[in-house]
Amino acid sequence: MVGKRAGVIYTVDSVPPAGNPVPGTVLILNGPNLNLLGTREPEVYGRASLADIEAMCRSRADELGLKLEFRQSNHEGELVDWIQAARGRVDVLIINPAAYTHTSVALLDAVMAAQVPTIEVHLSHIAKREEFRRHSYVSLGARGLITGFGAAGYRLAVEAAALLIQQAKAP
Ligand code: CA2
Repeated sequence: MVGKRAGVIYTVDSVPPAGNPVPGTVLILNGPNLNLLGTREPEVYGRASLADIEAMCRSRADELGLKLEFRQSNHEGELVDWIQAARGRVDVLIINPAAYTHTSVALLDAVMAAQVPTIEVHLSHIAKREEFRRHSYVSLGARGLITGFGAAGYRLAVEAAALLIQQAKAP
């Protein structure tokens, strides 16, 4: 609670959500070449490997009472299949579509069809990079975007997922 005036209570969303954790399932999908994290381009993408990021997300999800699935694929169709299968099964989708961010209407269509609140994550600040990285098709279907915070952005996305689940399931 941040304020009370004339019987109205003003609240602010807190991350992590205050109170008892609300159970939910979060799916994190990673697009092409993210399996190479930690091996090259540390100045752009940091030193953490994808396994390090997965461990960090699992630890945060455990604290927040969330079930977490974490996957990576270099294949657009496999990502589409996973997004389709998330419908009605997963509470929040977190996706770093990697290079498909900037090219894939198929991923956008899958996200829109799945009707699962989707958080798009990027390690780098895509709006400050080359022109071709500044546009994201997936953003059109995303509930929100976290970009430029490196590996920590994934942890922020798990916290944002907890907030969305709490908002969706709170009485
Ligand atoms: O900043 C991000 O998270 C990106 O989604 C990463 C993609 C890039 O195409 C997007 O524009 C922004 C690249 C992922 C590939 O990562 C590599 C890691 C190490 C070595 C080579 C590529």
